Amino acid sequence: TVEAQWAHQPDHAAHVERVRTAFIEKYGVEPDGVWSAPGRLNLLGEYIDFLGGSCMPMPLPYRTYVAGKLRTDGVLRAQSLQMPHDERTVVVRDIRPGTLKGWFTYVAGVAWSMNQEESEDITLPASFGADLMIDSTVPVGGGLSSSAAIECSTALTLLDLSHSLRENAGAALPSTLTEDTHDLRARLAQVCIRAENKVAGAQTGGLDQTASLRSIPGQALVVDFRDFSLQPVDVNIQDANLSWLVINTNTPHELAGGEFAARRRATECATGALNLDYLRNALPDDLRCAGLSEAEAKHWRLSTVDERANTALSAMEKFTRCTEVPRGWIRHAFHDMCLVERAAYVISRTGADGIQAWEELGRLFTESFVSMRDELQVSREEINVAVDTCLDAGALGARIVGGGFGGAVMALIETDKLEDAATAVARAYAQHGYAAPEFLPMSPGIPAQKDA
Ligand code: GAF
Repeated sequence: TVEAQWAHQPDHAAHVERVRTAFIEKYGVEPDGVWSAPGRLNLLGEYIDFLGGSCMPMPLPYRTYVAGKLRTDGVLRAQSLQMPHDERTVVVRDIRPGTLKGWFTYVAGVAWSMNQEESEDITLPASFGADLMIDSTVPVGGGLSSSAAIECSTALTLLDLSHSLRENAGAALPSTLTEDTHDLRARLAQVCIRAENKVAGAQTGGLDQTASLRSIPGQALVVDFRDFSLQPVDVNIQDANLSWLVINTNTPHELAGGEFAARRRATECATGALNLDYLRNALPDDLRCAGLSEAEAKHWRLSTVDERANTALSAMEKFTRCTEVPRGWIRHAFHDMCLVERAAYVISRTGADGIQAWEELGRLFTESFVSMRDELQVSREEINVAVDTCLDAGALGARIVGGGFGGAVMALIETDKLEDAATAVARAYAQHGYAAPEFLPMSPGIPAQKDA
């Protein structure tokens, strides 16, 4: 009989040591340090970060580790333990969008992007170079933000190493860089977003980089992408005997392909047709439905989505720049915007309302999944089977995480039912003849940091 395959619980200290040792084996010297950054589990709010919607990411215990050493000849070398035969070397000043391929675009792209900054504090000195060894525990193409984990760990590494270059040269560090502030991390997130958009060629929004650099240990954030402001949310599921079931369906997605960009383009076109800064501004300011029952809130949400989507679609029909007018994509955007803000409110009620609030949260997750499957159309059979099996196994809710077309599924489930649900998914996959899924143990993650 088929059993669920659980990944190892990640051991942070062991991974720091592993990447350090690999660096020494490769380069023959101690690195100057080790840095790391997490992937993220986005609890809710997909394909709306680039529209000024709010999303709810939480840092994962799965991270990308970078051991690095300064060079002063302008050369950047990197190797990844996941791609041992693909060592890369580039002259930092020669990095340009469109000239590199594969995983290294996430590394070199960050160096390039730092040098696009206007203020000098983040740009790299002319002689700056580095040797890097990279190791990642974030499933690649799994919707858990493996790309941002590389970008953000690289950004911290390059920034810190460039500080030592400035200090070695006797230059005082600008005051903006002497402290690891929220402001600095917000700027680094923008650097990483530009790297991904321009050099890696994926038209993603800012969700992943914000989560990786700016999360609060062990907590979720509500990020308002109109101004990138953050609200921490304590999602205390263990006190309610609940757990996250996170499944890597082993059906990797590829966001540099056209499907993601097409959805972004079309929904941004709605923003233009409505003459707004952000599509989020087409909805009322307050989407929480505070004080309304679950049924009342849902009724309000669905009628608001209908009404605003109709307005947006008629504006788009008249707006010559909108070549596609995909009804479901617009509806999904409004729908998920409403769901996130209701979810944040429902979580704030869990102390008072107990299990009923958690149950509503679960149903909000599933409602979002249905919208991703039927309106946004980013699901696939393997994902549907995983979600349906989790729900049949008693999950309060289940959904795709991240950009879709494959990747990860998460469910909120009673801790007592976790193992059985995982087994049920593993068996359903075997019955369908799908590749075996992997189950990822969850524990609280922490944001990007210097480890050693
Ligand atoms: C990917 C992107 F990188 C994010 O910006 C976000 O749009 C997400 O897909 C979908 O919510 O992770």
